[in-house]
Amino acid sequence: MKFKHSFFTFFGLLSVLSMSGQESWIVQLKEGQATKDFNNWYNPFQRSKKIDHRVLAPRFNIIEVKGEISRSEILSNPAVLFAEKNIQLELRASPNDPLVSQQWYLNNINALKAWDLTTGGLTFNKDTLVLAAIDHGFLTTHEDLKNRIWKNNFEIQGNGKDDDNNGYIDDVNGLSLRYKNEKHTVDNSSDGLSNHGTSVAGIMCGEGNNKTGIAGMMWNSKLMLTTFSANGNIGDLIEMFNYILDQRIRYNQSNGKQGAFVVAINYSGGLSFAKAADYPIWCGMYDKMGAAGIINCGATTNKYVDVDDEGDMPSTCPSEFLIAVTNTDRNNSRVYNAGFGLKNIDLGSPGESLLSTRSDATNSYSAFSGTSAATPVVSGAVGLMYGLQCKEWADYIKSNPVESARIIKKSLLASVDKNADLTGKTVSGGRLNIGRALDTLKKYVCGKTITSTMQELSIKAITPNPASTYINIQMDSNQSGEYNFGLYDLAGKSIIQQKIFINQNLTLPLPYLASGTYILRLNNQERTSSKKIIIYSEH
Ligand SMILES: [Ca+2]
Ligand SMILES: [Ca+2]
Ligand SMILES: [Ca+2]
Repeated sequence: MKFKHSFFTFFGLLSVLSMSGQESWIVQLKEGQATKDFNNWYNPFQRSKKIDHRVLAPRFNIIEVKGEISRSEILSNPAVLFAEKNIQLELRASPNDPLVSQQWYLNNINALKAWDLTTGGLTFNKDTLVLAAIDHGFLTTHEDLKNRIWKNNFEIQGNGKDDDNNGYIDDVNGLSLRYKNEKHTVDNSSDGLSNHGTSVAGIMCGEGNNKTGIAGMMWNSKLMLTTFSANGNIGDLIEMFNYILDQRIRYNQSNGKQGAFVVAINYSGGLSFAKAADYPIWCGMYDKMGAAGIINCGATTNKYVDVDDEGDMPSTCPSEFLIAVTNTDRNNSRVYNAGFGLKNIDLGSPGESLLSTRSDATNSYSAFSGTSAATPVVSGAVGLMYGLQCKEWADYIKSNPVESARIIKKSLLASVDKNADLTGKTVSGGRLNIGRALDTLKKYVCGKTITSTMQELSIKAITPNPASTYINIQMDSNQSGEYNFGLYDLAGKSIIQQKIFINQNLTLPLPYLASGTYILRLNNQERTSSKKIIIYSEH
């Protein structure tokens, strides 16, 4: 039977048609209707736009209809039983790793929801996401890690040369201050930390969906390893930061032809009772890494300490590109022996008895605890956020690395599950919820033009300009507050970094600087401003 439209229907259709764009519909015809007749229904109207169809399930009269046609048009055909919109399915990723059921924390942080949106690996633009771990005791041959370890493709192993000219000979496997870059390994040293790196690595990047062991936060990303020397010190840490940052800068400057797209660094170590004011260089590294697009996640102390009062490094560093993490248990309460601080500790994350990869037997797994376990969960979460699958975001994280890092940190902290135990004791007042964080981020960045989260700070005057031994900064009283003050040369090199409080105006002494043009930057969580100033040296 061929269907004939009435004129009424025809004109009704035209008005709908003029509004609709390309659509795709799943259509089931009534019993006895021949799917091959589909084109005949519409041809009498001599549409200017083509309507395609394909038969999906001939046994059940189910076809797909594609083109400028609305659902009501299709349903107006008496041969049609049902019509429903044909839309792209979500990735409903549930990993097949046998030990996932024992990874209790995945439910608390809503990881399965997050994995519907991304499981790490590549960005929408096919940049390989790389996380970095600064630690030691890495068993790189573990079955759930071995495919996930980053290799420096621009270095030739064993030729005794620094092929990529980064200052390190034969650093194919990343940086190993302990083993002259030949390897990362576990040993029987007396420091008792030989398992530490392997467990951190598994939580971040344990291979997911490989029918083996556990699932890390990032299923398919690469993990750059940097191994401490025995008794590693702050100098070692800064050298490792520099190594990782150099790889990212190479990536940025070569548009991905060299280096590595490192987006997050995990460091689960530090110094208890240490004040940020005593470590301006260490703290300054986080801003330098943030400027290239790297977020650092740092563990706070495994002690009952208000770090705002008593200090802790690096968790009290003022950088907006550092996320300081404390440790929560199965009930989302802060673990008693874990640092806190309303000003400095950003959020809680599960860290008690997390099943992860281990070093002490072949391909083994066991529980790992402490802020050292909580922090790599957050590092992995940050990696997933960089991997959110939409074109706008994948473009933005490369064109606006600084603002991308800000958007991620803000989305992450705004999405926590707040609870009484963390309120007043952390900046966000809650525990990581990566499923919600990715949702929040998606609403902000996908399918639209991405706007900066920062407002312009209006500086009224900087005097004198040219300046020599001091400068005075004046601003509106309603913008008074604490700011990060930075002075940079025109190549972007940081000269001064300090926290200042400006109440309408502030005079700052300047160190001796070569004559020339410099960039003065002021920012806090909400506002930012950059101005050129001229330094005239009288020396
Ligand atoms: Ca090298
Ligand atoms: Ca070499
Ligand atoms: Ca696995």
